[in-house]
Amino acid sequence: MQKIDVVKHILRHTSLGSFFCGEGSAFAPSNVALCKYWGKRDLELNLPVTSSLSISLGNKGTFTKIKHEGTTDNYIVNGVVIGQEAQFAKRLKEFMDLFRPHGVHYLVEIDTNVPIAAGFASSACGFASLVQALNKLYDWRLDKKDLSILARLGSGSACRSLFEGFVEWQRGDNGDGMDSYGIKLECVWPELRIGMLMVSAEEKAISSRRAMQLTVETSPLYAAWPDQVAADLSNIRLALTRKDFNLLGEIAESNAISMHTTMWAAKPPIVYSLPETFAAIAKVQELRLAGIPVFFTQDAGPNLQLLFLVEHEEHVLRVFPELEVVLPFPDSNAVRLTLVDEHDVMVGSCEKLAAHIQGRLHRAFSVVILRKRDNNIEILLQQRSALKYHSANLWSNTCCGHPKPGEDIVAAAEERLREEMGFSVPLTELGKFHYQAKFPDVDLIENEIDHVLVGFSDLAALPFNVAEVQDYRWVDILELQKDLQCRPGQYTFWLSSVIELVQLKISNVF
Ligand code: 2P0
Repeated sequence: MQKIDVVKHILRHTSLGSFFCGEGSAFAPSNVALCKYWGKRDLELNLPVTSSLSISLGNKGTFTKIKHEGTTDNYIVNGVVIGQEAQFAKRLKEFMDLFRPHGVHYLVEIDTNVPIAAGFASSACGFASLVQALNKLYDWRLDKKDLSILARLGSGSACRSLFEGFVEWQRGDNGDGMDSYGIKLECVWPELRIGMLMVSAEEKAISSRRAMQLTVETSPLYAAWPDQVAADLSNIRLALTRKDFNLLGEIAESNAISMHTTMWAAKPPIVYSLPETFAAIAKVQELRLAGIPVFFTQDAGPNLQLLFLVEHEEHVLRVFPELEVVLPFPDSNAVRLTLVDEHDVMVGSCEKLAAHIQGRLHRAFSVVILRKRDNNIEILLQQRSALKYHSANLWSNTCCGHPKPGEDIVAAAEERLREEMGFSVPLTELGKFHYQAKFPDVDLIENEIDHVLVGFSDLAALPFNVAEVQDYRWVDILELQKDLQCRPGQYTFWLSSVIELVQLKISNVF
């Protein structure tokens, strides 16, 4: 059976191209297999020898936009036009041909935050987003099962990227593969973290497609693989039912080791690991010996994905500061910051602690509340609580915070003022500045674009929040500038820059 036969069957109730919607777009998350797909029983339809089980990678994935345009197909990946001769373009065109009405050409724009062909499952989210974009473009209204089957025709693991969370790809038994698709599992585990550890971003020397086939055809160890997968799958299902993290991690790690060992035994041997891969594995093992439950899995490449729980995130990040932490499930307790470039344009989001351990540039705000006393201007200072994660006990501007991704800065600051100081007033933005500082005592790095917002109040007593603030006082702004020079150790690192900006712009606000 050919791919086109499967497509015709699935689209038998639709009329190709007749319900053309102008444009279709969709996002699909990448996924990492905890029990791997390695080996096909049908090369044409990407039907697997065994079932497999994966976890989706939150906001790591691919956004695809597609429309009819031009006299030839054009593919743009992250803003770069891909030449027709590139392997990637040929594979994409071959897939698009399955759905193409006569005489039509496509503009396909692909934006991905997953390294391409480096073993982070870029083809999985690529084909999963593409079939969903096509579903919208042609208004097919297919369900996830049919979309999963279509995505599999592009790349096997793509059939698991139609869903969020844990997904099992049932191998199925039928020759046409109509029973071989991804199924979302019920387990929700917000504490789970996946750390993407980039050892090398180089394109791999041998594609997973080729490596998979070579393993099946030449590895004497491959005969044992289906039984290993059957046992691993049943243990992972058990681990998910019981929320037994150690069992989940142990099985996922051993499944990845078995897959790579089976590849090593192929002729010629297929070795994806680099010396840096083994060095990282040794660090994972050291962490475990130190009592931190962290495990690894490895796809067809030298990079690793680490599995751990949120309670151990800080510890893991200190050993792997370069780790990119992914939340497969939204966690309402995780405070996320807005990552920006040097022009303050949002480029992503990151957990608060991870951003400060890694020193990633993010957006912040500093609130300054002023009042007039005779001809002098006074500023309301707060003394930070002894419990703050950095700059504890120091005197600072009225309050500080970080807007959440997509949140309006002024609204976030007015809300934060109420949370910390017990009152709020309308605020106006004065300007912004970039500052970087290291806090060696707590091993954190501040690297932020700080928006300074000003407001007016003259409250005598403030019902401040003792979890954040231990004291407050009004002080003449000129007196404060002198004291900042004499006793800088009493104040936060950024206060002098905030005051400088206020002084510069003060005539605009009074
Ligand atoms: C997986 N991998 O389960 C396994 C583990 C990589 C290692 O599925 O030929 O790109 O397109 O069906 O899906 C990568 O293989 O292969 C893969 P094709 P695919 O995630």
